[in-house]
Amino acid sequence: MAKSNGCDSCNDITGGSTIDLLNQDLAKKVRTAYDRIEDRGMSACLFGSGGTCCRICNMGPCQIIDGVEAMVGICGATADTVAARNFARLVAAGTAAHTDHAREMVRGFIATAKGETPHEIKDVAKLHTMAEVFGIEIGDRDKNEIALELGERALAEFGQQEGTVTMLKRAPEKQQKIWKEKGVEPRGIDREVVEMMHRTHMGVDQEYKNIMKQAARCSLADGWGASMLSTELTDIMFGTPVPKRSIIDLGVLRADMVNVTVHGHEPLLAESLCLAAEDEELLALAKKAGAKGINLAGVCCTGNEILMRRGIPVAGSFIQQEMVLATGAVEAMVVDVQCVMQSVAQVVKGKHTDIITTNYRAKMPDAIHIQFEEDEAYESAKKILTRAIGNFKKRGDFYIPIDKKFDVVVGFSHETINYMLGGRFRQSYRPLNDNIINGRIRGIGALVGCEHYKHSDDVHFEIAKELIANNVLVLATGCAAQALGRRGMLRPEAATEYAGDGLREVCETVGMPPVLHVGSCVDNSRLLIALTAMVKEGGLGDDISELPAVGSAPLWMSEKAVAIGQYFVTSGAHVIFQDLPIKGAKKFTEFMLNGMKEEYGASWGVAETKDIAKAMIAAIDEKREALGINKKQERVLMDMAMRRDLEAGTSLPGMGCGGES
Ligand code: MSK
Repeated sequence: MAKSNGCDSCNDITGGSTIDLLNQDLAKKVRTAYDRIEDRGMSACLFGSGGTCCRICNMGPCQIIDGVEAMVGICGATADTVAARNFARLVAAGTAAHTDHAREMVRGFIATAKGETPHEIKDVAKLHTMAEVFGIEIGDRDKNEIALELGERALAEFGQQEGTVTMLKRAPEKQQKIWKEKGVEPRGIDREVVEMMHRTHMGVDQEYKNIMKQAARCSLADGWGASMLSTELTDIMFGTPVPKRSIIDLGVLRADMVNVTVHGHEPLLAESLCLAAEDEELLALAKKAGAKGINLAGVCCTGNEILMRRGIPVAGSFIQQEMVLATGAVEAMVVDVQCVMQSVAQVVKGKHTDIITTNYRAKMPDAIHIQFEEDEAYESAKKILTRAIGNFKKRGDFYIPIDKKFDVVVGFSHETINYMLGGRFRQSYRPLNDNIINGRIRGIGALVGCEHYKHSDDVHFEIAKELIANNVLVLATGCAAQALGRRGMLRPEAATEYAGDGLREVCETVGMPPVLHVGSCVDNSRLLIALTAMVKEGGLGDDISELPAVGSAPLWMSEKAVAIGQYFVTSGAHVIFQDLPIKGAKKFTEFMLNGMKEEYGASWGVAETKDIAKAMIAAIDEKREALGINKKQERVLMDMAMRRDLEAGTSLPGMGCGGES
């Protein structure tokens, strides 16, 4: 492992467990992304990072310089057109990723309703809620019959050509009206991705505002279509998350057990692995091989899925995927789709570890492939685990930073937030809204998205620390949530340690962390529902754009993060990134950072990572002022009646003070 070892500057780019591991001899032989960044030794192309490199046809590539007549594209495309096309293609690719993920989950849901998988319909209440949204009769019908009809209706939304996707109607009415007026209601899910790709083909849409209109529609097909379908149907099938304690970071790997990590995004296989990991036959096999059992651990968002629903520990986030393998203690890393680096197969060269690809859409040189079939889910899972057990005896030198595992409380679905703050018998967002109005909670800050090798592991922590110190309740998803977990922010105690007086009081009363882990990156749709519930509860305006709520994906890496940002902006929530590939195009940049606000009530923002928290707080304060709730209210400590209100039914399941909701 090249230059990274033991060097102090690594503290800037990696977390404690990674530093610890990198200092071990066995990790020094491994080349990681940190080495590749250093070895590449070149800075990013200004045209690419400014959004003005056009590779759409074969006359170029054309590098455009805004305002220089000789430096438009060979076809005449301007910087604004090129940057808008490139940006819109990021939205389309991100939406496509969520869409294909969602389609697989819906197919798995249908197979489950037909009794063809080892799973079952777990959350019947949510099944009924979704049936109502889709206008499906409930009556005294069997849950599987309702689920089958729901699954088939959901599947049809992908190929739908006319009308609008069903779940748009869950949004605040004012928001729906804006979308209708602007003509950006998605007609079907796949259609919007296809049209986006067509319109950004050479010689089609040449007007940046019109390109972004389709990008808005495409992103809504993601947020209120694909992603929301995936989250809701996955919840129905595997259970809606409720608060659970678990642990996170490299130290969750076990020296005495067969370690199998699951990496990617689609939890169908991972759920089957969870079942198979308790199979008596496999446990006996593991014991025969000298292991105490099978230790399943997550990586990235497949990790988030089983962490949220089952409390399965997470070994590492996106930025740690190579490190998980560099321990030498993993018998198999099972991958599905998205965010899996090709380097993982190289990291395990010469080790006993198998990288097992499981999806025909995502194969990798030097990995082995075991195709996962949902109608043979359990058998596929057993096959994978059997292979991993076979590897256990071949394990050579390994190093697990055993003291690097951190307590977390996870599982904050929007239903949990509703129940937790509103009480068991009258679930509502009223207490949350009231606490925002009275100023105990200043607003909501969403920290979502990826991690980035060029930035410090501390970025999410520093932003969250500043937000909660200023009484902003943080909702986190994806790898950002895991990074915050590694810094102790997902514990109730973090409220006492870091939060401002008002937020601390609320968190301590309820017993919740000041940073709530809401799910995987596809689960950002939960935030849309939570924001909508706040609007519907009343007192904070008529649509999402009036709420004192703001989002950021400070270390975005994937195209999915851009699609997510775009659907939040189109839904009225201001979103701040640390950079956007638009700055090479002046008018387009102005439109993105300001003009979009006139259309949807929100826009994109850009700030350096050190300034993101301040920018988020300023955006929240602007909304508070517009709502007239910015005046400093006399601080009223919670009296007993207020505490009783919050405490009624707020015992958090899995936290030693209550039962399942
Ligand atoms: S895995 S998309 S690095 S959040 Fe969802 Fe993490 Fe970003 Fe992939």
